[in-house]
Amino acid sequence: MVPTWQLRAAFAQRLSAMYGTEVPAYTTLLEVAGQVNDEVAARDPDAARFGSIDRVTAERHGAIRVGTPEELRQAAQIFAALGMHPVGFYDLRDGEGAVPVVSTAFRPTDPEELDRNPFRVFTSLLTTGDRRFFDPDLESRLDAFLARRQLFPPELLRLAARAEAGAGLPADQAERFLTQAVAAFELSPEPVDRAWYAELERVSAVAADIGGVAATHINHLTPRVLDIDALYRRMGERGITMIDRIQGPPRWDGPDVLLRQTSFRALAEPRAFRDPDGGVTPGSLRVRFGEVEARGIALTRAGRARYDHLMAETDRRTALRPDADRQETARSLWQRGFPGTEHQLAVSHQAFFTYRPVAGRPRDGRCPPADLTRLLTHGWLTAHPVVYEDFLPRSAAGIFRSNLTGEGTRDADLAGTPFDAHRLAEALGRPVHDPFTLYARQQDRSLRQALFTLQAGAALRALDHGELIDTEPTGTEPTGTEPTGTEPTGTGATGTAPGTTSADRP
Ligand code: OOG
Ligand code: NI
Repeated sequence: MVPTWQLRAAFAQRLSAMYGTEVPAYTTLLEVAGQVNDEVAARDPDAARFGSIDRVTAERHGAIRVGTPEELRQAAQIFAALGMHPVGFYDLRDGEGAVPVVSTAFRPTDPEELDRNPFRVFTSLLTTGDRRFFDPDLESRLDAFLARRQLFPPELLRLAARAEAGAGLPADQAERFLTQAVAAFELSPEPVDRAWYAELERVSAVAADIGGVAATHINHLTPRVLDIDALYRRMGERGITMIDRIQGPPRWDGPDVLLRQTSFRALAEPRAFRDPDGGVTPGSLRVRFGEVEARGIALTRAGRARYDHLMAETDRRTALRPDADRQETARSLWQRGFPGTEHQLAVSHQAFFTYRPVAGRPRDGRCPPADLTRLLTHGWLTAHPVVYEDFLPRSAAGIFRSNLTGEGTRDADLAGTPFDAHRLAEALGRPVHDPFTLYARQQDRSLRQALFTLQAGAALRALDHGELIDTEPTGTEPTGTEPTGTEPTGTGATGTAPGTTSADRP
């Protein structure tokens, strides 16, 4: 029997091997990322603070884009077989560089599973009903095209359902499942209808990438690196031009938080095209790219609001002084406006930590205090950062944008289709987890266990009353439909993942 986590690890590894043969620059990226990680591991005794070097070395995220709720449900079934569940809701349809998709990320949700293999896939659904992008005629032709295609073979879906139900597959079935799952995300050799693709491309290159072809494909696969600034420089030295900046928080003296990412455009790849007269002629498309990421501490809603505020302020000042260095502007704002140490982040409840009791601390007849600051400063507890496992909508929009050909067209005077975590959950037929709730639960569990070990009665009571730590309610249900398809639970607000603060809109 091959258990779920081994299926996930094998899938990530095979997908990586496949992508390396298809996109050679990805192999260069892996090489450089590996060198940088080895160097950081050798010079920095704290290198494993955000995950073991084994985890970081194996760590990847990919991205796919699908056209219909049914395709999304099928993708969800395949990811469920790998122990990956939808987390977060990202709406990328607004603001500068808007694209006609809403997204979620499939990933493991248990800390132990993340440690075994943290593979995640950012998955976007085309919103064909959004009038800002598609008129009724184009919508109906697009929907008809999408209804005719089959992204995933029935056997793959059957094996996936079996793997989910049985928490794994017998070895021979695992092999069939993995082979077919990887094949489903390869670039298809099918000729592309030239006129149809071009028509969609005028609206949005993302719409063409999704609805202009008969298959889906993994459009990038992202390794994790421990020093993204070093990697950025070194890729330049290897002759690969990265986008103009690293997205996310600036490099600064304080703690690494959330996610920093940067990317490069892949080369145009040869593709066969079907011309209006029925003949097949060669051409090329540029649909795939490379990306790399560095991860830091997960922020609470309060910390995230602070982050969003600083990003908005960086934008505002950069717009006022276009020739000032954006990184410098950001850095100085952060220096003044963001907690400068992990300890400050913890005691101001702006980031998530797991807590451990300090073994053998003399009690001197005293009971541990019911106050987080004193529990930490008086040496009862230690705090360990929780790594951010999700994405940033603004960076995602930037990644989409930097890899698109043309701006497309969008009529901002028309109303968009309302879409939220709820509707996404209904489309999926599975609940969408709220990332803040997942992090809060992990933190709460560790703190409760630590205080129990310390026999810290007063602190435990304070924790129960919500007085020790002020973050998120941990009991809320994920947004969405029960697997049986009954009434949605919760409200839209519980599922609004990192995706919905206005300051973070693209
Ligand atoms: C997804 C872009 C988002 C990220 O890392 O933010 C993403 C896509 O291009 O389909 O992968
Ligand atoms: Ni990405």
